[in-house]
Amino acid sequence: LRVGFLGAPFNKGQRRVGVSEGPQAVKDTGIITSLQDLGVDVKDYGDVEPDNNNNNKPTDDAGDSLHLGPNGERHFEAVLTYNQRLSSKVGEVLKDGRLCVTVGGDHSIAIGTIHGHAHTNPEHQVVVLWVDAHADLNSGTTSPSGNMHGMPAAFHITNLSSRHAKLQDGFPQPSLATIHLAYIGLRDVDKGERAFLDQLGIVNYGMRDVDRLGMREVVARCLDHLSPSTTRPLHVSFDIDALDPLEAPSTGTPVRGGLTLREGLVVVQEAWAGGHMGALDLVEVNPHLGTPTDAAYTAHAAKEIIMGALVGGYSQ
Ligand code: DIR
Ligand code: MN
Ligand code: MN
Ligand code: MN
Repeated sequence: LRVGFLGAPFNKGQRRVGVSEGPQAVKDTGIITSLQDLGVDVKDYGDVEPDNNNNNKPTDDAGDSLHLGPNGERHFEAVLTYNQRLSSKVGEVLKDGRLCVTVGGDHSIAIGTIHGHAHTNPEHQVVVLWVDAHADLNSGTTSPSGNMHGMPAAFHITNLSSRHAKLQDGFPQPSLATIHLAYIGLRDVDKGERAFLDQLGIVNYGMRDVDRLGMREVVARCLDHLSPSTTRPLHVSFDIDALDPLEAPSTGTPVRGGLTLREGLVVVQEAWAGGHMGALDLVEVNPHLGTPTDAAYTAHAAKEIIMGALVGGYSQ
């Protein structure tokens, strides 16, 4: 197994300071060494740094520094500019023949990671498994917050992309039909997002479905629907807030009643067992939230999820 590690210390998709330190917190768990000890060929590509003029300072509520997008999206240009660069970097890792692991940063970075994955091999249809408490399917007009970490999925869906007006240089090009996306873990979905999910018929398993069916069945159904294969590489976009806050307290928008770490591991281990994962995102670890113990505990959960996705866990 050949893996490339990318850090995406970007925070302008939301308002809380500290999520840009997620990549370092996850690296501090020793994950790269742990993978190498298991015989994985890991190359660390370092961080894709935000630009100087879009510096990664705390987001500022004073109007003009927000550079609102056409529908009130906060830091619209900074988010898209960063993601355009991130997309190229993901493409570089994949062209090196490595599974690309991107550690965020907030979830707006999935604009770039999925774009990079989908457009590196355009003759192959990438399929996406989105594991999250949230659907991240807002557009500027449906978003209650203007925060772009609540929007990345919508940018990739061909039927929804017209709702994102004035994309710069045509970036990002959407790459997914509604059948190429499936959700697990939803429990905090906005009204407009629910309308999109229902109208477009996007497969989504919320916590009640997990309760009723059990996680093995939920993942099996999602993978069956997406049917990842050699010609349909799988992209897993894992928001750490899919896990219950008891398992992953240091994250910006925790929602109670979430997945246990074991359930999260079932998702990634089954995805791993399928053998067609091309890229993985692990986002929204914010080591500034909670106590230092909380931060380390959350980073450790992130490590477990990444290990589960890459090698099926530590001990087999
Ligand atoms: C909410 C929260 N749906 C929004 N989204 C979050 O602002 O769009 N996504 N937290 O991760
Ligand atoms: Mn700090
Ligand atoms: Mn998310
Ligand atoms: Mn979330």
